[in-house]
Amino acid sequence: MKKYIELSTEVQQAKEEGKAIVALESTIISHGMPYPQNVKMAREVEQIVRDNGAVPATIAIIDGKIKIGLTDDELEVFGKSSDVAKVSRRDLPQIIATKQLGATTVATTMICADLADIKIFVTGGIGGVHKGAETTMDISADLEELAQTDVAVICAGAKSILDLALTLEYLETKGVPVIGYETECLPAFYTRKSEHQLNFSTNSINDIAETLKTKWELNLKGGAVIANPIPKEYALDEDYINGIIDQAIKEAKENHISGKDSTPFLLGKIKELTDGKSLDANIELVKHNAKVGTQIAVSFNKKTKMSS
Ligand code: PSU
Ligand code: MN
Repeated sequence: MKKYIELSTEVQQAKEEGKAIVALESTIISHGMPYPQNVKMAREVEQIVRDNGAVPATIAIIDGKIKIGLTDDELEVFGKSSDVAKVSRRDLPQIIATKQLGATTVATTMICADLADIKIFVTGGIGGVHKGAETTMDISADLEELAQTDVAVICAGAKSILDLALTLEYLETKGVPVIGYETECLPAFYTRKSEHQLNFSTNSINDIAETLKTKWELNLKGGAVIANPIPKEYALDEDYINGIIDQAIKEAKENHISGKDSTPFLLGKIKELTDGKSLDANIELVKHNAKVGTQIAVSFNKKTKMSS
């Protein structure tokens, strides 16, 4: 298995020194945002991780290898290239075997982070149960991955392109903890609030790290979602963004968009309909997640070192 994995020098060194490492996904770069904002965002997020005391590991598939940590040049190529495959669990062996350029989704970033023994992963939003899933069966592989792979995902909740109630039901069935950080309800990505109450909320980074450690020491397989709301000053008006999301979903239907194209289409459409306001919000919430996620990673790393 090792032959498929390649750590960057920075990540390799962090491992040797026992430093905290934070995994970052690449689909958000290739399919979630346009160039050049995507590369700028990725670099800034990596720097936020460093500034808060951990080492960033952006994960992608390049030339038959799972890269754990990208160089600046790799990041640039990746953000610019128009033929990057969106790689979910289903696609991973094929993209590696045929040496294609691949971007890892939340699900695949979890798989790859786990292979490299990185437990904390920061992104923008997770995939979930799509609206209308009762007929389309469109349920993101991210949820199934959270059910089985021991990596915690720090995100700003999930977009209301998804059915948030069904997404929470699914996570409950699969035994995935959803922890609200400084929020009592599931944040809805562009907005700080939704009508969906969480059963575990905390203002304590330490409690989150301790909960993760306890979960995995008990051999309770699977990940966890840490939901961190977008900072107030960047949140969009709820009625405004929900109107736009409904419009985007309508256009997706009219254009018969389905499967893995669905989420990227909706993200692009929402950006277009908001004149880029959704992109600004998206970038700011990822940066905030990077800060909080790194604090969790540093705390978790200390705890696991103490007990080993
Ligand atoms: N949500 C976002 N931005 C994203 C994604 C989700 O706000 O870029 C990406 C993530 O990589 C996530 C994937 O894992 O979309 C989910 O795709 P699907 O719904 O096809 O599983
Ligand atoms: Mn899907």
